[in-house]
Amino acid sequence: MSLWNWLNEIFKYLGWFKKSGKIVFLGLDNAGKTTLLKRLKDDKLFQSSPTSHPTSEELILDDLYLTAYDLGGHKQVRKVWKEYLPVVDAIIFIIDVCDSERFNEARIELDALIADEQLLNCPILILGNKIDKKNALGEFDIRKIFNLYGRTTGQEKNKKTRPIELFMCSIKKREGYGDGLRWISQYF
Ligand SMILES: Nc1nc2c(ncn2[C@@H]2O[C@H](COP(=O)(O)OP(=O)(O)OP(=O)(O)O)[C@@H](O)[C@H]2O)c(=O)[nH]1
Ligand SMILES: [Mg+2]
Repeated sequence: MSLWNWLNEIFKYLGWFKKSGKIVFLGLDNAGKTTLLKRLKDDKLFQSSPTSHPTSEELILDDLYLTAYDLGGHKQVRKVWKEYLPVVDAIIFIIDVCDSERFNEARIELDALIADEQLLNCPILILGNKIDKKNALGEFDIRKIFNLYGRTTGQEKNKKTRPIELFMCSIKKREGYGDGLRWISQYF
């Protein structure tokens, strides 16, 4: 364990962080999960290879201390997702908004998470990633394709229903995901 991790353990013990929890990054392969994790950890744009084994990082977002799990999105490794679901406090589901050929596949995975009984109270932040690219679909279309109209809870805090919301972003250009993370951190 690095010195920084030791310090954070001490801060955590002293109650420095008001909140802590576990979060998992899900989504199809190539969506941008590892890129986001590395960006949040080191503020670097990291050229990652596809994730074949789950990894985790400790992240600090304001007063929230997070253990973040990055699971691979390839079909063969998606089966490990369900092992993590019972232990997580929140989910970030990343969609590549340029990959229209795979929207259907992504929607099936997202729908399965939304319908999962273990996750009925688990907040889901959906990130529509790669808006910097020319062929990116807009928020309106993404909400329509992913059946989100009437299913999301609004970008304001809403305690009455299970929180699900979409934020469009470019992890590469550091746009949009900060609002999404602030939104989900209210629910820890
Ligand atoms: N243009 C653009 N490219 C991005 C963005 N975010 C990620 N990428 C690229 O998308 C590719 C896939 O990113 P990864 O983070 O490895 O994807 P992943 O979701 O971890 O994929 P798996 O590990 O296979 O499940 C990489 O080439 C990234 O550089 C973005 O906001 N804009
Ligand atoms: Mg990855």
